[in-house]
Amino acid sequence: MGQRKADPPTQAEGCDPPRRTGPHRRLPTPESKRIVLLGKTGYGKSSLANIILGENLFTVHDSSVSGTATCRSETRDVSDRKITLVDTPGLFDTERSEEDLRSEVLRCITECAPGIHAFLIVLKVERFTEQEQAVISRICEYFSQDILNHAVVVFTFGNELGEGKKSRSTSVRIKN
Ligand SMILES: Nc1nc2c(ncn2[C@@H]2O[C@H](COP(=O)(O)OP(=O)(O)O)[C@@H](O)[C@H]2O)c(=O)[nH]1
Ligand SMILES: [Mg+2]
Repeated sequence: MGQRKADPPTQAEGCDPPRRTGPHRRLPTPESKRIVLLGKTGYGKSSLANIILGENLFTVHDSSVSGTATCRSETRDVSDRKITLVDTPGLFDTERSEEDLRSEVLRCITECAPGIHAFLIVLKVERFTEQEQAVISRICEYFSQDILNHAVVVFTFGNELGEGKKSRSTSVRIKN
């Protein structure tokens, strides 16, 4: 936006004042599209974030261990548009209390100030079981059901589908 460092955008212009809580913290720029990834541990959120931003920015964990512990955002130019992605801890992480997990996941709102444009709900393809339904219910519980109007479901692990299943279209009904 051509702002000088000593002359940050004002609140009236719809921009937040500069904030920095750590030495490597990159803040989303006001004009970037800010997107939050949500899903269970091991479903491929961090991998997807790296693919979208085109760099290995988020740590990918082996699915058998607990993955991303805190919300983390990164901003990059993707096809001439600034994209901020916020990676979040996996829902239903058994290694922390429900309250702790909830408040950490909800910290994505702060990471996305002044607002979130969209959510990517990451699900493993192949089966939509009670577990997947529970993920959707938990997301609606943490935020509100309205987020489903601003969410895209991304199915991962498509490469592990059997040959016969790859071209079959599946309809999934998401309800809270
Ligand atoms: N086969 C396959 N493995 C994947 C895919 N996405 C992620 N993984 C693997 O699943 C594991 C967990 O991935 P990660 O991105 O850390 O999941 P997160 O816990 O949701 O962030 C890693 O070993 C990844 O390499 C995918 O689409 N296909
Ligand atoms: Mg992760």
